[in-house]
Amino acid sequence: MSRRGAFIVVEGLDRSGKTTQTNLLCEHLSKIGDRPVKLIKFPDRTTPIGQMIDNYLRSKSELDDHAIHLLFSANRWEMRSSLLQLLNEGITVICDRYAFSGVAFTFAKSLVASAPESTRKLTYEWCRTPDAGLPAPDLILFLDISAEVAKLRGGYGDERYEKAELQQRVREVYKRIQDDMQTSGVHWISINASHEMEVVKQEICSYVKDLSNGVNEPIKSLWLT
Ligand code: Z5A
Ligand code: MG
Repeated sequence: MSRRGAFIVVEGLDRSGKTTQTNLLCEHLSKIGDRPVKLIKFPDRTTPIGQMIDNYLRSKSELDDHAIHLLFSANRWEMRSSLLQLLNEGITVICDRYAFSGVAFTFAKSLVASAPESTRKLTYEWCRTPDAGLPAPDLILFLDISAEVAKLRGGYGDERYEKAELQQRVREVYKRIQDDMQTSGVHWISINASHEMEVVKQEICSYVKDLSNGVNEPIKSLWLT
């Protein structure tokens, strides 16, 4: 296996089916590809940093919005060397949420009228900076879903970000990230995730065929141009 593994990120709105589809994609790529496939997820709640994030999301602790943003990013940086190792060993890596979730959620908070003044001053650039230099994905699959369809998939849970106004802002910020990524030539595909699971799966599978047997190019760095 001389080709490195592909790095595929699945991003998307709340209840768009990221976890469902990353599992299905993992199974699919294991069948059609010539190499092992590994599924990872952010936040990774198993590490000490991940446990701080988990406590925050479940409202068991309070943190400044800047601090939690940096913890989400640190949670990716602590995984960086093992992620690179997997890719360099030729393993395909599927990732459920990545740095784009970081920017979408933190910048969305700054757009909420009731946010503290220091949070309202957060800029989009500031939100991107901590993740600049992480391994860049070869493909980002963005699962798009309307607020109405998301609602049909069950009410909001108990976690801190599961509130209608914030989720609306998150949608807007993801649109901005998508425009930026597409302008900079990154392979970002938006998928209508409102369809049935199998239909969404088929569409996703149609985009990954070329990556199933690895990639011949070096791993790029995120947001460092
Ligand atoms: N966050 C952040 O702020 N900064 C960061 O840097 C990162 C994350 C990485 C926790 O994330 C929070 O962390 C999240 C963003 C923030 N806050 N919010 N909101 P998480 O990834 O742990 O969140 P989650 O609990 O996994 O929720 P989710 O990702 O939004 O859900 P999902 O994975 O997209 O959906 P799902 O679990 O696959 O499916 C949801 C339900 O819909 C389930 O009952 C499925 O059976 C059903 N489903 C799935 N697909 C379909 C279709 N096609 N039709 C019908 N029903 C379906
Ligand atoms: Mg999920």
